[in-house]
Amino acid sequence: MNHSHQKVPKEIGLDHSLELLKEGYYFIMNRSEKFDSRVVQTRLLGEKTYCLIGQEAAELFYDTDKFFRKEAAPVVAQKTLLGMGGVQGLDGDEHRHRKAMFMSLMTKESLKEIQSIVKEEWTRYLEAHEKEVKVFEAAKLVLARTALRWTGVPSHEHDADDWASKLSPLFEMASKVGPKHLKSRWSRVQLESRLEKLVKQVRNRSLDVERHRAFYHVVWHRDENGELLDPHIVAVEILNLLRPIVAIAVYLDFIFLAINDYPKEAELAKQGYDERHRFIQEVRRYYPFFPFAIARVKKDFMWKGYTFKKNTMTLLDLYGTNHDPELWDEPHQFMPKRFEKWEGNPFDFIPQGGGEFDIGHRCAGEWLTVDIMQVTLDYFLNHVNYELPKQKPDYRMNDIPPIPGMKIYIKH
Ligand code: HEM
Ligand code: MYR
Repeated sequence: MNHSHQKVPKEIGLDHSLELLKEGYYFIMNRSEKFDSRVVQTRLLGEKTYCLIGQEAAELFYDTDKFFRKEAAPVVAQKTLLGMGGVQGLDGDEHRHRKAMFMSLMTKESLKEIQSIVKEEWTRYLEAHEKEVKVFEAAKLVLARTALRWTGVPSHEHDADDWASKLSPLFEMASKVGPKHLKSRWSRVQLESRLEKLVKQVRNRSLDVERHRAFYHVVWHRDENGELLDPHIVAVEILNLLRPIVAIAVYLDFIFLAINDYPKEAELAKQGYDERHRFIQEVRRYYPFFPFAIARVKKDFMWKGYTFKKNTMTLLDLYGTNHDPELWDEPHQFMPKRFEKWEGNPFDFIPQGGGEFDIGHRCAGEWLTVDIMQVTLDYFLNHVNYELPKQKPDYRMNDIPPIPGMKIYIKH
């Protein structure tokens, strides 16, 4: 290998944001193949950007000596998906402290509880609805109800629709342009202001909320200096729980697509927890969802002979790493069985980010996501009488995130 100073292979041109919209989840893979390199330089949203792909690149990306997160994500993502001032944009001690708050919510008991809530909500939903169920629409509502109950955010039974309709644009429309993008921003403005009011009411004791739940916990959380969080930050962090729980609807839709397209694998998944777990892992590996994680170079450094320049925006390709032929046999085949042998490396299978939960920025909700997928799959495969009508579901690799739009018929 050549370890002399080299420039990162660079795609010429003023800006490639339009190609990102066109190529979607293939954007980084395409460039990596073209330049035969695990790191390439391009320009996105008017900024010089490095794109990384693969296990070694993921190890590099999660090295906190080399990359930071403060204001790393583009403003368009902060105003929609992420919010401003939340855990995703923190570094060092401040990040560790805030992340510990999130991880403390993910106890065995609380994960057990959310599984029983989601099962109850599915049952309630199916009892109240007619034969045809659109999985994504149903799941968003079921998950919004689940998220509100589990976090203890005060809401009424009949508000769930409204919460769902404002939470989903945060992830469904963040990457869109035009009116949809504005809808995503406006939803965030409305939700943050609604939550801020609730935070203030809890703090001045005019509103009582359940003490063992996430909302209470975050409202009274003290930062590393012993200070309460600003009410706006509380709102952002509560949305960092509510939004992604509703976003699991995308994975549930993909579960039914996989059942439809791979009936033999689905039959196997009926057998037990482990079979279902492998099915779910493969759903998270195979289908595209969160395209890439975003950070910035902390200080100039060298990697494999390439010079990385301070402050440069850097994307780690999550989809591409999950389909890297160096890591996965026949990466474009749906094969749950492959997870029999997977050794649990934190950098090769990274649908929800890589590295460590506590020190790094790996998704705080990964266990919760897998648990909700597990109970839902078990519930539908083993406890609900339904059929998949003939349908030609499809999704596009440049729709971020893609939504296959599965339908099922319930036999009551
Ligand atoms: C971070 C994906 C569900 C809470 C992340 C990251 C990804 C991700 C890619 C960023 C990793 C990085 O920056 O390096 C997903 C996907 C989900 C999901 C695909 C499926 C729906 C959840 C759930 C929760 C959650 C259910 C909470 C209940 C978080 C939080 C962070 C995060 C708090 C920030 C962690 C940090 O910056 O330290 N997620 N996530 N996510 N996720 Fe998730
Ligand atoms: C979450 O809500 O945190 C979990 C899943 C969200 C996936 C959303 C994918 C859309 C990313 C849009 C980024 C916009 C960057 C310009």
